Amino acid sequence: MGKFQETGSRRELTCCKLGALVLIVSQMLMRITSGTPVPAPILPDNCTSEEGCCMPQPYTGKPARDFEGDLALPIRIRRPVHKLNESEIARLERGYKLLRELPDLDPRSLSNQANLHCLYCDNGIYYNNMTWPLEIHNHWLFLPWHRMFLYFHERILAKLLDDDTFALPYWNWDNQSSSEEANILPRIYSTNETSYLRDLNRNKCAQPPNLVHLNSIGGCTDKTADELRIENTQVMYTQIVTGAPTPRLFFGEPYSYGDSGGYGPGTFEDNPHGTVHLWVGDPDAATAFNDMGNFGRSARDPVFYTHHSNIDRIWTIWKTLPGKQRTEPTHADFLDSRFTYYDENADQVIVNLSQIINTPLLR
Ligand SMILES: *[C@@H]1O[C@H](CO)[C@@H](O)[C@H](O)[C@H]1NC(C)=O
Ligand SMILES: *[C@@H]1O[C@H](CO)[C@@H](O)[C@H](O)[C@H]1NC(C)=O
Ligand SMILES: *[C@@H]1O[C@H](CO)[C@@H](O)[C@H](O)[C@H]1NC(C)=O
Ligand SMILES: *[C@@H]1O[C@H](CO)[C@@H](O)[C@H](O)[C@H]1NC(C)=O
Ligand SMILES: *[C@@H]1O[C@H](CO)[C@@H](O)[C@H](O)[C@H]1NC(C)=O
Ligand SMILES: *[C@@H]1O[C@H](CO)[C@@H](O)[C@H](O)[C@H]1NC(C)=O
Ligand SMILES: [Cu+2]
Repeated sequence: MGKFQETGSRRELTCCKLGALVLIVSQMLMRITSGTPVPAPILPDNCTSEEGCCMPQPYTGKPARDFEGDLALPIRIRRPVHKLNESEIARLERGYKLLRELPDLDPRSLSNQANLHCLYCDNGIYYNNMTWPLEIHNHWLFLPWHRMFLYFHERILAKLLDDDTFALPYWNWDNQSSSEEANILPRIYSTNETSYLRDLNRNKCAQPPNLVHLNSIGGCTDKTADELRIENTQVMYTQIVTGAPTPRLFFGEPYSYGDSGGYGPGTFEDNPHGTVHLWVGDPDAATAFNDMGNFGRSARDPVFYTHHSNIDRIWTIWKTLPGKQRTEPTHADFLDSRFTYYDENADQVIVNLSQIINTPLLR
């Protein structure tokens, strides 16, 4: 349960004919119940997490409000993490220090943000009388749900820093150039022992200067740096360019209210998204692949947010690639899905998916 690893085993399944057939037949049987967009959960009332991921009792006590966006906010520009200058690094450190100092009862704390991610994916929300829990991985809601999760993470840090220009950096693991260190675990997140960006549950083979392995199944590899650069480039090309010319291939299979988990992730969610999670997680942890390789805990590691910042960036780049179909899905079950988050004031806010793909609104 709760492992990014699962997408890897599904990939193995679909590579043989029998597996593909089983998958197609089971999809035909399971999709009968679909047809309604996902409604916004009421937190914590609708929370049924058995792992302790439920949010603290309503913190401000205010009812959830609808998200409107704030066009007065400055446009935030996310920069590559390996190119941040001294003052940007200091600001990032201070932000995570303040975040880690928030009390456990505050829904904005780093552990409660991880809990929010956990309950959206680890059987945490069974709506009344539903057979299956809400799930935001392994289908087309994956990219938009995580973009908005990052939006509030960034806004919470901005509020703590009292600096609305604050932008998350992105971990540029897709760049295999040997002239700079883009494709290693970001040094500022890993090498400074007193840093607030560190996490102790990481793969010992994922430390700098080892290169990221975008085809990782977790743990270590015998491949040389040159082999990894070539393989990583191939992964990017097949997953983002040749393998994902349509919304369905890139975003993943449809998912509607009440569906049983995901019917299949997009190429991008599977790999490199899932493989980078697995590569960073510690294979020797008591629960293997903690923290980054475990759905319930991954967002406790600050590197989660710089990883997903790159996911967000590549989604935008994908839309600019040649081909007429590189757009978001247009089905109402996609556009009208609604999610509940906590904003920078710890108030609950409900966001329509159609707002999440409106990047000017998000500034
Ligand atoms: C660091 O980068 C910021 C832009 O993000 C810039 O405003 C600032 O002047 C830079 N500081 C230094 C010391 O280079
Ligand atoms: C969510 O919780 C609210 C408040 O307790 C309840 O009225 C509602 O029926 C629940 N909704 C679903 C879909 O489970
Ligand atoms: C759940 O099912 C029971 C029994 O069928 C029904 O009485 C109840 O109204 C249902 N609750 C909701 C929120 O749909
Ligand atoms: C990678 O970084 C190099 C060096 O800065 C740059 O020239 C190149 O355009 C980048 N490539 C990609 C794919 O971003
Ligand atoms: C390590 O992190 C601490 C805490 O944020 C910071 O004060 C210090 O400057 C960092 N040291 C280096 C060498 O970056
Ligand atoms: C969000 O969705 C709700 C329910 O479908 C709708 O009433 C509302 O107008 C939508 N808001 C925006 C800003 O699209
Ligand atoms: Cu996730």
